Amino acid sequence: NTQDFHNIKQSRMIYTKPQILKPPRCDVLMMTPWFAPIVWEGTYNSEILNEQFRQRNVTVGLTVFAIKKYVVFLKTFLETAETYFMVGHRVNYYIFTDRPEEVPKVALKEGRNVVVLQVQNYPRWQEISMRRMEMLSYFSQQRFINEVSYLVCVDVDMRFNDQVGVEILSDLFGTLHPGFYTAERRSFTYEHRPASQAYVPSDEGDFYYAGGFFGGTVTEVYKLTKKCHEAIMVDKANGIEAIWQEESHLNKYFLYHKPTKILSPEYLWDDNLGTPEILKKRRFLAVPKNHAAIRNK
Ligand code: U5P
Repeated sequence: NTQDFHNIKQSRMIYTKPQILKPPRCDVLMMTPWFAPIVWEGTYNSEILNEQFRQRNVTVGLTVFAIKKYVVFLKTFLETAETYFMVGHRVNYYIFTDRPEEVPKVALKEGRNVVVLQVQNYPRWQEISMRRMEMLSYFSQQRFINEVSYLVCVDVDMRFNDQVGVEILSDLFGTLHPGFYTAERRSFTYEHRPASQAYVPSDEGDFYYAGGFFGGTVTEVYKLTKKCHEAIMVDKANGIEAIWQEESHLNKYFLYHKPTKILSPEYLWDDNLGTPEILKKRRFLAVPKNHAAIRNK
């Protein structure tokens, strides 16, 4: 249950107290104008958070799609997740694939399980990417709601490189896209054609969110994925595909359903972008891939 914070009594713990006149970070925005925290290294105390989530005995579902050739990314993804993802908490890995026999066997720590969900594939990579919304909404309602409190939905061509823990969890969270976190609104690659359901007017938008890392409670992820899938189907019927497929629809959704927490680009980084001073940790990194060799295969 995600609503039972009031039943928690913290145990005695020794740490330096928060200082009203000394904010932990002065170099980055720590809070949105709608009072959603933006998660940066240095702004939270994992010990306090871990105790809260441990007491609630929370189980986290990590969903990932490995369709066609993308199964090659699963080994590194799972091995690094075992080292860095939700350490000390209960985790279910939900692996959506059309090649269940190619899912590698990875040694799992206690309280952690792999669930392989066989799904169909599609010829175009754009369609594979977009159909994730449909499958996530279907399985959220059918299965995840009975098994986990929170869902974390990510790309598979990635590796964990540092701690990703319960500090990310909230009713509805999104991640700042590493390519656009300092960009002006006019540079955000929202869908700008009014004919698409993902349309965002040029004078609107808070952030540009990444399609490769979002989540929340199962109920919130169900609402998000269902809405995005429906919008994608309307576009399809109208013969239009949003510029960045489901990422465009996700950005439209977050504009009008504000996330309750936002993850900094620490949670979705690409080393091709270098390592700026503000980036204290690179927690989840893109694995280089040869697009021509791996997409549409
Ligand atoms: N994906 C596949 N197989 C494909 C294309 C995409 O599984 O043939 C899934 C992967 O989970 C990938 C995500 O991380 O869609 C987004 O695609 P990309 O932008 O990483 O290529």
